[in-house]
Amino acid sequence: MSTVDHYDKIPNNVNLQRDRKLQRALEKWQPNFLAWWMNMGPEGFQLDDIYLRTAISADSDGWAHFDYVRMPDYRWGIFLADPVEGRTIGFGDVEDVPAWQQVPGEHRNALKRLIVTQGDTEPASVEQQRLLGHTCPSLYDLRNLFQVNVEEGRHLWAMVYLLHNYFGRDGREEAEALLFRNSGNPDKPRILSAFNEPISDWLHFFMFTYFTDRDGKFQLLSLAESGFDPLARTARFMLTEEAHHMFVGETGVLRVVQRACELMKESKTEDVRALGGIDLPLVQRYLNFWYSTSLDLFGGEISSNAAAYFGAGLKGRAYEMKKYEDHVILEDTYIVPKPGTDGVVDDVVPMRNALNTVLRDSYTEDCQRGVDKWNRAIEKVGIDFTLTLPVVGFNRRIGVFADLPIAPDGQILAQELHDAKKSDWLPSDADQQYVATLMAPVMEVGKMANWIAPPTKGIKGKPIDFEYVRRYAGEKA
Ligand code: BYC
Ligand code: FE
Ligand code: FE
Repeated sequence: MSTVDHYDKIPNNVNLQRDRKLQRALEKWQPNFLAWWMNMGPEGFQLDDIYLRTAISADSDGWAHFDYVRMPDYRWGIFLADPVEGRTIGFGDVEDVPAWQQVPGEHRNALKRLIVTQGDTEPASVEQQRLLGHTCPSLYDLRNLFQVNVEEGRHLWAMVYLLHNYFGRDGREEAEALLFRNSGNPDKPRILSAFNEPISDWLHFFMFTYFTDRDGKFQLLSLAESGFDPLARTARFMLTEEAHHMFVGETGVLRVVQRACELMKESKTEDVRALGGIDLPLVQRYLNFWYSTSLDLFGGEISSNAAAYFGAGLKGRAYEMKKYEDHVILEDTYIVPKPGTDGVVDDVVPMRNALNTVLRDSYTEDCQRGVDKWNRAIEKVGIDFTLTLPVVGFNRRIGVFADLPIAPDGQILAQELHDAKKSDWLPSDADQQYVATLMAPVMEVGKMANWIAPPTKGIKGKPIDFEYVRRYAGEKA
């Protein structure tokens, strides 16, 4: 069992009190982080008491503590999953070599790049979501938004710890840069495209936490296999927090869908908008956008970077040790779809070069599970509508399908026809303007906006009408 350090400025289970130099470096970064949080984090609500869970250890049971806390007082800390005694690297050209406790010189740049890319997404998502509090559908949802936000802040801390502790001066500079780049900023954007897209309403938020946080899950699963043990251990603990983010997305979309169905039943028409709900075709367009945008996060289908990361033991497949027998994969091939002259064709690629596609395919399978649940809810009330994941070639910017005129059902169209159909497939300005009209804040205890069904249960055994956010009653500071 790991021991939690009571050195109080930065909660941690990495013996920070024994390393004065690292402590000082992190304490120097901390005020910059807080300044970033106040400027670029959730706008408003910083004086409110939010019912949040805080990580207090990395034990599989009892790692979290729930209580009211003001966000700026949240105890962001550094928690790594417990070390596995005698752990060896499980894959690539370094199979069975003892896992590295320090960064091997030859992999320094590649590892730094992976950690910086991962680290960049965490604050980016907080920036994308910073205005949503003002339009929350309930205090329950408001609390969930802030839970996600503070934990993404903690994930940033996790990567900053690795940069500070293992990458010297360059690492400290990269840690500063993680607070310098900003989502959507044309001069200093976030690294990956999905993290520069606006999340301007709650349906975007639920789709993002369902589809984009799930990319996080799969990237973290593959980093959890890394031969660089501190990265593997931090990724393992981050995954425990990630589950809630995807839960927020899955149940959020489900509740929107349920409410749409209720309104259709009530009015005996399909005109959900007349009753202030969000219609299912609009939900499908938001889904199309966030699924396709998140697929880009897996990189190119065929990637020598991915092959090199695997060979070097830096990044494995999801569930590398549990799911696969051959961890060297020099003989295997993988089928990668690519555009041909008459439609999509299969390409047979050496497995190591196809690892981005392998990971992406496990992601798609995982995405489908939630879509099936949403469809069961629709079917249960006897409504004839099915939500579907578009084909992998739809609306892509990265990889073999980038910028091709492919319809959600896989047809390759003439460019003009494709462009004319865009508003059938992706959220249009009119869609987003309509959703914006619904985004009026509901902040009375137990009340729910009209466009979304209530959740089936509250947080940590509390009722749905629990006061998840206690609004600050005093003068605004
Ligand atoms: N946008 O070999 P390729 C999360 C670049 S989400 C822009 O195909 P590779 C979270 C690439 O850099 C998880 N550029 O790709 C979720 C390369 O550039 P160079 C985040 C892109 O390297 C919600 C070139 O294209 N974690 O945690 O195999 C809320 C060819 O690249 C993109 C990670 O991503 C793109 N989408 O794979 C909060 C894990 N894709 O070398 C948090 C760490 C590719 O030609 N990152 N490029 O200059 C990685 O493992 C890899 O960097 C990627 C890319 C999988 C992202
Ligand atoms: Fe995260
Ligand atoms: Fe997340």
